[in-house]
Amino acid sequence: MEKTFAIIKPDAVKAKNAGKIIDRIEKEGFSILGMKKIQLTQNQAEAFYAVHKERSFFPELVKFMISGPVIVMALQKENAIKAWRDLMGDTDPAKASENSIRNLYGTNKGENATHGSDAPETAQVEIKFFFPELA
Ligand code: 3AN
Repeated sequence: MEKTFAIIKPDAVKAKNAGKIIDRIEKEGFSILGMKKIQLTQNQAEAFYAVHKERSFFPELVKFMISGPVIVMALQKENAIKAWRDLMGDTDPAKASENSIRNLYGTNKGENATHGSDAPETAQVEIKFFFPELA
């Protein structure tokens, strides 16, 4: 069993799509090990996305991620990292496969409804960031 970390981003929480996304996560067989609704601080968002700090979209990304509450989750399933990224779809909702979460609920590359860890090392760091008790 593998663990991954997921965020339902401010756009999806604001649009009241969180319930549908959580329902989908459960229907796809993930176990939700931890879940909480929180308001990220500027410092937390900057630290969480530190790997992207040189990218041109970094300030915009941080501003968006603190624009409203998010729902953070630790998920578990066989091959959870790939399974969750497949379920989310491409970063760009316009390119995301039909019926993927970002295709259904995302707006653009920035406001794309969800986040998912991209590798086992990042999953561990990201889970620990929000759920130290689960890492
Ligand atoms: P993913 O979240 O699919 O792994 P990355 O690693 O390319 O995608 O991007 C990291 C974060 O930066 C994502 N949450 C995404 O929303 C945001 N992002 C990526 N490209 C852009 C962009 N061109 N403009 C605004 N935000 C972006």
